[in-house]
Amino acid sequence: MTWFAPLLAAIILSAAKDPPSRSAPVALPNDNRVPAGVTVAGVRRIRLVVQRAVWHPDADDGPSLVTEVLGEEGKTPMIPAPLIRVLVGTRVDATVRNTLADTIVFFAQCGIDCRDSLFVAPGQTRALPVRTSRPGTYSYASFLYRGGHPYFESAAATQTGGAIVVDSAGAPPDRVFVIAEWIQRFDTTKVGDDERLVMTINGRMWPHTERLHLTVGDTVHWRIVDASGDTHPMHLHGFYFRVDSRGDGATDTIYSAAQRRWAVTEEPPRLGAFTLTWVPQRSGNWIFHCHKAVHMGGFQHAHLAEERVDPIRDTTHDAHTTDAEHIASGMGGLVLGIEVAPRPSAVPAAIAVSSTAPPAPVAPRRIRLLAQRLPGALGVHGYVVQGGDSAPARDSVRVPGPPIVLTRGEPVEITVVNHLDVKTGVHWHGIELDSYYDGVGGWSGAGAHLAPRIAPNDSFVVRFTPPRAGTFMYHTHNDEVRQLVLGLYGPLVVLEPGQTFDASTDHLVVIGETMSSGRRVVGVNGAAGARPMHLAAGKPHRFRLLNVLIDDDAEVSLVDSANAPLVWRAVAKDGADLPVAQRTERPARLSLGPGETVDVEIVPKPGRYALLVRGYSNVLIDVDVR
Ligand SMILES: [Cu+2]
Repeated sequence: MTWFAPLLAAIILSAAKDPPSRSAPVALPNDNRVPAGVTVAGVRRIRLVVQRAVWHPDADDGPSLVTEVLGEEGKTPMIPAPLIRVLVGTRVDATVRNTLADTIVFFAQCGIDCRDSLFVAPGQTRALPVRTSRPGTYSYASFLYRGGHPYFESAAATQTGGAIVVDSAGAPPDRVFVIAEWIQRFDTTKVGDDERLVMTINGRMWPHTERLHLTVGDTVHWRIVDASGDTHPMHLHGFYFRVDSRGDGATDTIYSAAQRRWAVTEEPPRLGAFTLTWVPQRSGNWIFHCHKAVHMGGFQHAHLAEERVDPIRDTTHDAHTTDAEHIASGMGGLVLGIEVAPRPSAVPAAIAVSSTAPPAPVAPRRIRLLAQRLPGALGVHGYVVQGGDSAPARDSVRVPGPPIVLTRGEPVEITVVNHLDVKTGVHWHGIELDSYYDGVGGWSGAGAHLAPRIAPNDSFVVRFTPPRAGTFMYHTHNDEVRQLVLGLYGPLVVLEPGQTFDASTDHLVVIGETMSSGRRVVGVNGAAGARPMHLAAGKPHRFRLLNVLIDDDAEVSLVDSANAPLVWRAVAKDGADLPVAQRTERPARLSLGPGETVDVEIVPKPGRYALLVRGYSNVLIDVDVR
């Protein structure tokens, strides 16, 4: 979760935390609506100062942190750092003054692999170069140096980062959202994972992130900027968004019409950025969040309050909260809430997006999906689909859950039965459906008509008609860290009418958490060990790759005996077919963030190959083609 993990071992440990700064000013959350600086004779002059300040990432009257922040000289400091935003070609005269006792190092418009960082010594003022020759979305970020090393015990000063936006003339209005991460070890004398984690969007953690109020038919442009140094697969519920640009923080690629594509989850590189356009077409409550469950975990509220909480083992808060309380405390960090109001008269969308198919006048297909568990404190949880009239045994559990295979345009009615001892809810990830069935208990729906969490031995009926064929997933959206680790996830495939799922040529590769001897490991289709695949040569095969890990990207590759990647053709992302021009052949190696699905096709030649999945642990699957 931290920058430059390999360097951590080299860090000289300090014996004590920094003393609290009683006289520090209070930093304000920065909603990134107002650019910093003043324009004098055509030059944007920006005077920044680094200092320590008190910060309330949760409620205004909630727990606070003292951290390094940036502000403009003479103004209240803000988190994230002031927005540097000018029209293309504008000359920028920006400086940074360092009032800290430590050197601070800036990666400004430089990306995570920055080789041109800016060191600002204590008491020093230095120019912060800003390139404005090309429109785009960029980042700036910084960390402290002490004793000749990056100094992470101070929470790495990641709040002193922000967005740099270079506008093209006539660009439509947009919003800028900056992701930041605050980490400090509970015990700063020890190296390890014992970290306090607080993650924010524009300086606030859920539920105190900005609440967005939209109306059906609005065209929305967002710039998502990572100032945290980690990767964040940002996922929108209920709708596709169009990815309009993507960059690494140093350079940006603004997509041509042919390069644009649709996604429900997009993960920019570390310190990178992307921009999106979307049009809400159904009213109700939605969320846009990081699909790393850890980054949206409710335990962050406890961490902020300096309480050690283990989000996998601790379940105590679940039983004693109402749905409304759980929505506030059960999620934290990187979640934006979006309330979409109906539009009195429907207007055509300004951009082409698919909409939920109109309800078909046929009886829905009925499915009974049970969430069950094995005994034990960390007993495996899993889904099972009821086959006939009689319920499956209470201890029948599958990880991942069985593939749910639906048909585009065919209505379905899924009764979710909770046989767990805690509340739960199922999110239909990537499906364009009504908010009420979206699976975030206590939030999905609208106004007072909110879907409940599903209580033990209760059930909830979900209705939708999948409007497009593709690869999706279903998973818990309640106490996500614990319930995903214990196995509450599965693949969801929507086929075209008339198609049938042929497991001999259609291969699900579900990358998710699996428990092994009380520890979580990366599993593929529920197993950390090798289970060989047998493929017929000379026929087209589709691999449907899904990542639903709680905190980690996965690299997936299909390699020959010399470890060289084969060539496959990318065909879909997040369930949406790629534009024809993007369905290109490419080396069979890709990175998949949590919440992303990718479909690839290959016509393999006879031989012995391996499907490699590299995450925080690795899985190797022999692929025998004959
Ligand atoms: Cu994240």
